[in-house]
Amino acid sequence: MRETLLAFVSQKGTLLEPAAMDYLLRQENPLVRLERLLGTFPSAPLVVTLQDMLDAEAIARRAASQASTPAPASVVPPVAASFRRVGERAADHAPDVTILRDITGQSTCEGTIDDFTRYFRHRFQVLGGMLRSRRDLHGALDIAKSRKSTRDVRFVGMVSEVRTTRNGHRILDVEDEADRISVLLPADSPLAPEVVVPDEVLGIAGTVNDRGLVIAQSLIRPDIPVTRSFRGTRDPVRAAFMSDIHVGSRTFLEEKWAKFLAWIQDGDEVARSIRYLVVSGDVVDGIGVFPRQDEELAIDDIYGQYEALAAHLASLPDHVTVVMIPGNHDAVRPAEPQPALPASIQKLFDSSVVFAGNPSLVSLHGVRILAYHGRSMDDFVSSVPGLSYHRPLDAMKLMLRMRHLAPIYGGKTPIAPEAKDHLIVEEVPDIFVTGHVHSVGVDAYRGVVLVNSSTWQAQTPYQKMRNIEPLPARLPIVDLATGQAVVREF
Ligand code: D5M
Ligand code: FE
Ligand code: ZN
Repeated sequence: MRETLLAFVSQKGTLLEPAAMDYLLRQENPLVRLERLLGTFPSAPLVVTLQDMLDAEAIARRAASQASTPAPASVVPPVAASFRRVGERAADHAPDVTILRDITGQSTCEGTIDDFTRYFRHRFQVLGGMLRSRRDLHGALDIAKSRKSTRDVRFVGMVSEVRTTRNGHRILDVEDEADRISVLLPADSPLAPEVVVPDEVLGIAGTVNDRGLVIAQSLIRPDIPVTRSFRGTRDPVRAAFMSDIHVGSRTFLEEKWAKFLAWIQDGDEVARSIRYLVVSGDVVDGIGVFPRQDEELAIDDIYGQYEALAAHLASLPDHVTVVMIPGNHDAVRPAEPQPALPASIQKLFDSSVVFAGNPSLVSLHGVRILAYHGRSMDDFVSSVPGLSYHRPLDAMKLMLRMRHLAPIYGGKTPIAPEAKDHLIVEEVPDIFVTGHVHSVGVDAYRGVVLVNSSTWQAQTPYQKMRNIEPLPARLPIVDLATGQAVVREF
């Protein structure tokens, strides 16, 4: 039965706490109970706990005893049982926000050739250092020495080009600071389906043939440790996530926004438990972001757009602290890393809004959140077969495996050659959030909670032309104590 239950939860994309498993195994019809419990979650939680089980049974018992009085038709959609922590309010906790990493005020680059050389050297050194500290790359040689080796070689390099031969083999041109070499990923090898993108830094193990070509046996990614668990706060606070509000656009979803506001102002206990709102860019539609944008604007003044947003956010309850980063539609330089919105715009908002750059690493009650708008997903989608705008969480997992938010240089994501590569994922966050693709999803990768936050904009003419179907007005909410997540739809 244990195996059956494990197979069932893993197929649902969730995990079962050992105590919950032991409890279930002592009950009659464990599978039926588990299935019924999972049905009460709007989306699969990261982990099903014993508490979830006990709470759900208590709720079911209460519902059964009230069965004679039918519930009103407009009851709130079901939330995860353990999300119902009655009596705990966000208002009881002071804000605890620290910006740990952010480019704001530290930009030094001018975009010269020297800047680019320095930028890529920093990327190579930091990611190369991470790779070399891994056991499977111990004793890695540099490329010049690897070339002369007659035995198995291991080295670290940055991919300068990925080509596919007529026979379906892939050849990577890989370089380090002194040399470059070609690496063959044979079409009939287990490496054939492996994703490789230009400008990523990876480790290669293989053999050198007599023509100086490396036949790869394995690719090694910096990745994040396998053995992490969610490191939550003891404070029972929650964070909600949104992005791509696009205030000022004709397609901004005013009614859905009003529904969200009504809920957070006067909603259920989940609404009252939300202490933070993390807003990951494209907060307004901007001006001149794409050709003929003026035809799609309801507010054609950039300050007017931010003033309208500030008015919307001013209606949030006082206990909600907003953390806001910019995106590609916002009024800061488009090149990443982007600094926080300028003082002339910040002053339009009240003091409950904290501004940070894109990307930023922000601590909320000690829980580290990496927030990135997600422009690079455009480049992932166009370079990686199988990825699409509907699968942002897959692109986010690649970013964590590559330890880089925007590895592909020279695509749609403009990158400023700062002295340091701020797009490297140097510290492993507890929560990683992106927006941009106007989709929504929550997942986990090696103990990191992944959130792709939704939009408050309906399908635009451009998206219609490109067949991009948005999933607007969904609000992912993460419990900062447990890492559990739900998505609330408006
Ligand atoms: O991007 C919203 C969505 O539309 C996101 O999925 C990317 C897609 N999009 C928007 N503009 C482009 C271009 N020029 N090329 C490819 N894909 C695009 P947003 O940042 O809100 O405009
Ligand atoms: Fe957007
Ligand atoms: Zn965007």
